[in-house]
Amino acid sequence: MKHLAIGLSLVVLASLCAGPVGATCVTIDFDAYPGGYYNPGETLNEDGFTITVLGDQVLLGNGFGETGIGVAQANPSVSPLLRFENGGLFQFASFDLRNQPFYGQGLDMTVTGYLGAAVVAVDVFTPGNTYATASASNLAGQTIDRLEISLPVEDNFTNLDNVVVCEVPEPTTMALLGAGAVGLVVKRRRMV
Ligand SMILES: [Ca+2]
Ligand SMILES: [Ca+2]
Repeated sequence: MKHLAIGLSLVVLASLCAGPVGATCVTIDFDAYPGGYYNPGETLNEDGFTITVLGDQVLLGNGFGETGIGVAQANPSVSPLLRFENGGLFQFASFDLRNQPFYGQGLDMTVTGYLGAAVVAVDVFTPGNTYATASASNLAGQTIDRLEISLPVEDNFTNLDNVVVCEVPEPTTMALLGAGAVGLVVKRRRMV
């Protein structure tokens, strides 16, 4: 029974470590970059993440009294997309978004998480007129290797900032350790 208790403790510990508990989160705030227009294919690097601009131009507002990224609307029929990758696994926690009140209605921003090119979950947010933090819903606690935030078409200035992403502390390794502990207990009980 002692071995079983130890084994179960290890499993519980492993499952705790595999979740967002204890994970390191970073806030991608775009503040290190000069303001201006960024074209599709251009990348930013912050906190171990590569952020790639896709679809249409975006406007980074630093120096214009705005510290987030917005739709630049170079091509009003194409939706700009920001892709976040860190070469490993992570989770999307939250971001700040708004639609400046003098530019029409707030249109939706779509946040999509991928793992191995397959869609894991999608969250859709409608910005208000002032910056507010929106937290992951369908994507909450989901492990992904790519995050894409699609800004609305024909809606400058809709802005986003402070994308919070959390690194996952090697869930596969921890799960294997947990399975190993169970195997060890079963083996030892059979030997008794
Ligand atoms: Ca940062
Ligand atoms: Ca910022």
